[in-house]
Amino acid sequence: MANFSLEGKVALVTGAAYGIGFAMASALAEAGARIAFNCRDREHLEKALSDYRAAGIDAMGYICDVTCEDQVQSMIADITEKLGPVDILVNNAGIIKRIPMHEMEAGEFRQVVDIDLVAPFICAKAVIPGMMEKGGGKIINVCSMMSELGRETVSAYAAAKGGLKMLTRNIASEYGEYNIQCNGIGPGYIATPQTAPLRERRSDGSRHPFDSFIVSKTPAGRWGTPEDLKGPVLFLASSASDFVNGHILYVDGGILSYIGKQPK
Ligand code: NAP
Ligand code: GCO
Repeated sequence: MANFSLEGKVALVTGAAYGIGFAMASALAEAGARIAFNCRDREHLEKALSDYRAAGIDAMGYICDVTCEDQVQSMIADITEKLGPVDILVNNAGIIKRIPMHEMEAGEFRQVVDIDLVAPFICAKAVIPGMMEKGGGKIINVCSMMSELGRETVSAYAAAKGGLKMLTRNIASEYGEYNIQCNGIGPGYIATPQTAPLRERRSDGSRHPFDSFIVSKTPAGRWGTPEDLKGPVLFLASSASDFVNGHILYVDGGILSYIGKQPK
């Protein structure tokens, strides 16, 4: 029987103060992993530590901007000293900027790519030597439907998440021989602070058009929740997926498979 236990494992989930990252870190903790997480904002960190404690999780939290290699290296060194080498890295930290491309500043484009693509490279590069020495590890990159599809106003995000899909495949290719599996998780539309603007009620109380659009385009007929990511991340973090490498597991309620219902 496949083993989903993470007893004795050390997991780092980036950007896991709330949202999808918090849910995934909770799933890994429930399976026995020791959890480390980071974010940039001190208030987010303190609130998250309280939330993890309330969930019975003794998480270690760090203020660390994943785009800064020195901060990441220092965080990884501290985790290694206090908990041991990182066995599981979940590159979850990410932002989006919804701006029509012809109006987007190059600096805004670069900031999204920095956080959503360069930072997963920085974090993976920081943990791979320890994984190689230890005889293996798991790297899970949080991709997106926008790793496959585009839409208006998300050019930087789609470019970054498309690149993250290929970075995932390249890490899988380059480090598979060291028993390191690198896979992606591609959430569909998930109800978190990142997508809150797409779900805001209109002044008359009606649903945001994008909210209704996504529900109509999703066979499951609903937005996803962070909890929908818990099982998939546990699968990819555990030895149950030791022969899965370079795969992007879409957790999207079927939206990527669906052309949409014919309008009545
Ligand atoms: P979220 O609610 O906006 O949370 C983002 C997290 O990342 C926060 O904890 C934030 O904390 C942290 N973060 C942002 N920039 C950072 C940086 N430079 N360094 C360190 N931490 C940073 O986002 P989410 O919806 O949970 O999404 C999490 C991941 O899933 C992202 O990669 C996102 O692209 C991806 N995703 C989301 C959806 C969705 O529908 N929600 C779908 C597909 C993929 P601080 O601000 O305190 O740093
Ligand atoms: C958007 C959304 C999406 C989701 C997610 C879909 O503005 O289209 O934010 O990009 O966040 O990435 O998988």
